[in-house]
Amino acid sequence: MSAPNKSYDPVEVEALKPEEIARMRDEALAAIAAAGDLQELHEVKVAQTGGTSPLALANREIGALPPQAKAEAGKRVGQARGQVSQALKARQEELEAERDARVLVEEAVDVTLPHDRVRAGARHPLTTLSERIEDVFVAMGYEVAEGPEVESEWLNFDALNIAPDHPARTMQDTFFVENAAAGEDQSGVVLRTHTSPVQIRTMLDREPPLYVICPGRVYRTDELDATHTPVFNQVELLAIDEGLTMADLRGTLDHMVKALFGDDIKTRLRPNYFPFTEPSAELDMVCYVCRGASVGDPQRPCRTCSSEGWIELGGCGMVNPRVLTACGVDPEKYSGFAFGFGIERMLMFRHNVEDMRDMVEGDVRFTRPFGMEI
Ligand code: FA5
Repeated sequence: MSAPNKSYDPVEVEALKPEEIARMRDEALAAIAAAGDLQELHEVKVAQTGGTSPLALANREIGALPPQAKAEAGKRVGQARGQVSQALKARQEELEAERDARVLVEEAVDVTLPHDRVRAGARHPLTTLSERIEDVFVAMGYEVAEGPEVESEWLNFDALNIAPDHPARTMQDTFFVENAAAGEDQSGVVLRTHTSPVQIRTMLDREPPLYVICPGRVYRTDELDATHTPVFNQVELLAIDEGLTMADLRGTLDHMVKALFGDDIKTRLRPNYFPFTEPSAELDMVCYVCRGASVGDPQRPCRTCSSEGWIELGGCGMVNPRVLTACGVDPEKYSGFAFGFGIERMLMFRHNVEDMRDMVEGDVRFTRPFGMEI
């Protein structure tokens, strides 16, 4: 800073001369106008308005002036700095607008371009069908229950009133993981052959009333062919409450079939035998493709029901009182019904899948046409 300028002569302070201030201002304005982008403008701002910029240094010189000269010099420098900061602001806005316009053009997406992305995968139709069935029952107030696939022989057979000499227990049907220890009262371990042990687990764990639906994978020593697979999926339902009858079972299954196949589909129960239900039945539904019209009419054969008019859905019945007793449920107070069926078989006739092997091979060309039902 110069020495105090006692005898007033503003011209003596070189940096405060009007033409010098005008030169600094014009230089700053020219640099601002020349800034080509926001980064350059930032650099110009630091150079022209920062603490060591020419105008800031000139401003400091004002302190060296005698009092009567300070106002005039201060006004001159202040005006110049004001013009510079206005020009900076205007150029900033201009450059921002230019950048926004450029980004809009550069980042525009042409939605009409053909895409070459990898196709999204698809959910397996067994999963979507199983979830659809669950939804029907959840809407009726049922809960979804699950159980382990490696199961004790007692839960898979004994508790379900399947005696040790029942054919289902032989090596032909069951994958044994661990045999029962000879002479000891200890259950063996199997891969569950049906979802029915989840019924037992539910009854052992909780007090009635119970309304559960149990979907899950099951295992049998069947050969893989067009209508069998050693690993398949079942859905089982169980209701235990006071006063439940066969009429409740009938109404529930009728509702399920109508919800899945249409309101005009009739059902029927055919007598059958299962050790864990008494009485037991097989649930059939009218063929939803030919509505029975193919029966006895060779001109109109139906592939879905093999021209029989009815499709077999699965086994059902009133829970055997022996099963209730084994699970600690009082058969004098409570009754219940159960129903179980295979999802693969349902998928076959619902979608005309001719070979069950297509369902297990994992080829997305099979899965894709079913779409992405969520
Ligand atoms: C049972 O498994 C009983 N637990 C069902 C039940 C539950 C009856 C509650 C009464 C009360 P079943 O062995 O019939 O029943 O098998 C049920 C369904 O599994 C069959 O209708 C069939 O659709 C399917 N299934 C059986 N074996 C195979 C297999 N190897 N591959 C594909 N699906 C199969």
